[in-house]
Amino acid sequence: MTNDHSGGDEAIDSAAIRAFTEEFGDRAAKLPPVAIVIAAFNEEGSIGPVVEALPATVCGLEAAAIVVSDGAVDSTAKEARQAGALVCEVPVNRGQGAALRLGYRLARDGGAGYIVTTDADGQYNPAEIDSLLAPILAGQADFVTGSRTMGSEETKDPVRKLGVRVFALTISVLTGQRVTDTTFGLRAMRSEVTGAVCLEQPQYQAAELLIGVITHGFRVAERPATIHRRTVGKSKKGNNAFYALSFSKVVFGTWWRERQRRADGGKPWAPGERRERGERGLVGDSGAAEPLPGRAATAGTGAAPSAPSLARPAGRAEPPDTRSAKST
Ligand SMILES: Nc1nc2c(ncn2[C@@H]2O[C@H](COP(=O)(O)OP(=O)(O)O)[C@@H](O)[C@H]2O)c(=O)[nH]1
Ligand SMILES: [Mg+2]
Repeated sequence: MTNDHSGGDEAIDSAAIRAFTEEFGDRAAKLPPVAIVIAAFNEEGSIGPVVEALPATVCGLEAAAIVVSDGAVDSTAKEARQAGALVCEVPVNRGQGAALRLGYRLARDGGAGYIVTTDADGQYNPAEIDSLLAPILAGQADFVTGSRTMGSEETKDPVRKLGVRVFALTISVLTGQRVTDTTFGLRAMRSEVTGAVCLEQPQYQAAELLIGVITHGFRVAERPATIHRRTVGKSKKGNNAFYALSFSKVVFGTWWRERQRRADGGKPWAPGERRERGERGLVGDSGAAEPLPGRAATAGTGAAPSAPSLARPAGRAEPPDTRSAKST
């Protein structure tokens, strides 16, 4: 499902952004305050109704949908356009993580102050978006994820249910931040959060984003939310065993990477620097036990002009990284 395009990622992203900008002009350049970003892979029959069901405003702020479709062999992109979304098409399939990373970048470039993510398969309830963005607008959080553990889920699959709990416990222990759901696709965040954390996972990005957000000191909150069963098509993530194995690799890989980064002073890393530093053996002993920086502070800088102003960081340990191509 996911191919390795790591070498050409930036070239692929740049070409897709150019085409997107040419197609949508001012609509892409001057986004409303909220961008609802959806990664879609062959979701014909589902993406149209999902986009149509999205709210025009979230917490009173105007919203626009950005759909990133990569390597589709069906009419996903056409259907999303007809439903009113801004659609970014990528000719090769890279995975949900790469698609979301590109969507985040389009949202930031267009000046959206807040990003909401949801899935193209109708598993999430758009009426719950308001409750996720509200704590951010109230200045209480920088990143809010829905939680099926606090809310509800339709699946009866015991393996998936157990997986959600095991991964929540694992990430809670590794990071010191209690979370109850680490893979919920309905989330809200301040846009700059997505430019600050390092996002390099092409497919299973949920854990990388969450761990990155926590270890950068952004304030994380959860709200009860619902996940329905998929009614059209099937999961693109493989069977439970493959999903669990791939997700575990991302959890421990990201935790280790962030531990190294923080042991090295907590500065954002430039592209390609990670391997270099790892090979030089700069890993210290301090990483895991280090208290999270800025937990009590409001993180981030530069909310989009269209967004209401929020509290600024007080003593945040590190500024958002806007220079890393990998973090876009
Ligand atoms: N653009 C893009 N989207 C993807 C890809 N893989 C999954 N998605 C989308 O990511 C969302 C979640 O994927 P899904 O297969 O439903 O995963 P699950 O809900 O965890 O089983 C859906 O909107 C998919 O269309 C991909 O390779 N490219
Ligand atoms: Mg799904």
